[in-house]
Amino acid sequence: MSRLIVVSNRVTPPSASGEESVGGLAMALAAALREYSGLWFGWSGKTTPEFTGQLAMQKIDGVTVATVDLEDADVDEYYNGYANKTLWPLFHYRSDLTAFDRAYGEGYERVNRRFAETLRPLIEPNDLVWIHDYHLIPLARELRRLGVKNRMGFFLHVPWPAYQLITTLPGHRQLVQAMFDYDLLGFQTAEYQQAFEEYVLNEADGEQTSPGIWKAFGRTVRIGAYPIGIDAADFAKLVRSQRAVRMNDLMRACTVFRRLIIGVDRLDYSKGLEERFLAYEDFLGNHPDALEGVSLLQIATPSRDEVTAYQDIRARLDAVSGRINGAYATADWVPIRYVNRTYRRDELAGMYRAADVGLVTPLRDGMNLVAKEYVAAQDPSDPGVLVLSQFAGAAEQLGDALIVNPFSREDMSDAIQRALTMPRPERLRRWERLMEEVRNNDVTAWRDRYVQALEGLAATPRLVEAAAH
Ligand code: ADQ
Repeated sequence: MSRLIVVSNRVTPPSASGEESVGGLAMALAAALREYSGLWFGWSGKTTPEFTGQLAMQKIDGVTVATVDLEDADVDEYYNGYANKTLWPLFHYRSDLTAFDRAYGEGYERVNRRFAETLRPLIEPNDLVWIHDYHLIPLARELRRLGVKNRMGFFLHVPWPAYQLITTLPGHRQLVQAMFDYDLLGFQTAEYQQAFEEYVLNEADGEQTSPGIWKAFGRTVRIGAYPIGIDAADFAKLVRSQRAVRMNDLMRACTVFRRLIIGVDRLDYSKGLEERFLAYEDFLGNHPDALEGVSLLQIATPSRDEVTAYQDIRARLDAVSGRINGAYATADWVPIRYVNRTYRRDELAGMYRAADVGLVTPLRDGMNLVAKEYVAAQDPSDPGVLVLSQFAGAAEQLGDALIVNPFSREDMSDAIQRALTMPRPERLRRWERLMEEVRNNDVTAWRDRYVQALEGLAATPRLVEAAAH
């Protein structure tokens, strides 16, 4: 078995004490790395006055972790700049928020080059290299420039936008060309895969030479959809933990005689939080009988708060939630409890379980793991109802949820009403099918499908060619 090297912008290995706060993705990658006696490489999250390329190596729970510090200018131009002010909004269909700034593009290229130079000495001839997400698209190109011939795969966690949109990005061709330095490209859904292929056909004069194999820019790459999942077995354990049970009891105690709707998101404009609040406001306006009988708990962890667009959305959410509470609250009821903090995973599991409705309505989302966590946390004998945006990647797999258009307040208000009044047999029927999907396509299945596909690529024409030189 080859050794696996995982590369991501930030490295979040499980802490030695096994704290519950680590996400499912980090746990799965750590497990993959243990199995393949691998290495995880990325930014430490720290800055240094001048880039040194000095590696910090640690062994955590059987996984070797290698991190490097970046300069302040790198963080500004690469991370806050090109990654979070250019690619993130563009890939989430927010060209109105997309910053086109050459300095950002240069910072992005520079950091990818620095990552490649720092990682290069750690790569051995048989290693598989698995690179994650939009921060690191050109990394394979930089590694190839340094002579790396290993099998390299890329997985995009966020959507790949329609080709009319990606062509608004100066340098889009160069970005896509860099993707052809990989051997395997993985997308979350068939839709994003098709959007990418459409670009290759229309803009790069590429062609599909056999199913899943594409040729463009004089190179060949395998392309596939690998929908990510959660660690469903671990989540089932978490739900039964003492902390989860206590949180469930606490939530039920503070919503006695009331139904609970829950939303859990990173505070990000792509998550559709403002639209969700406005739809809930419409729902309250249209259903006077529901007043004092329902409560929306919205957990939104602040993120990327150095970026202005994130400060703006935060201020708007404060204002909208305040207005709704001001208009409707009574002495013993607030319609929205809006909480800006992070919770442990076991506590979240307890909250999900206590909620009659899970409201997951992003305007655009690569997958959305909260939808899957909500399903996994439900009581099998009395499950809640998932309301899910048609624009979350998860909707391709979770068609038994109530699928809504997050841009339509009326649609969402109707779905909330339908979810709150859904008879138990229908809830059971829908949940059983959702749960089967979440269980069968969990994070381990995702990891194994991807790594096996990459490992099986030894004989692609491009590698045969490389080996011949
Ligand atoms: P995210 O945009 O971060 O991920 P998501 O898939 O929903 O979105 O994952 C968020 C994770 O953070 C979940 O595991 C959730 O439980 C956790 N979380 C959110 N709020 C929290 C809080 N207040 N306290 C504690 N934990 C919290 C990106 C893409 C997604 C894609 C994932 C994985 O944008 O589309 O699903 O990567 O590929």
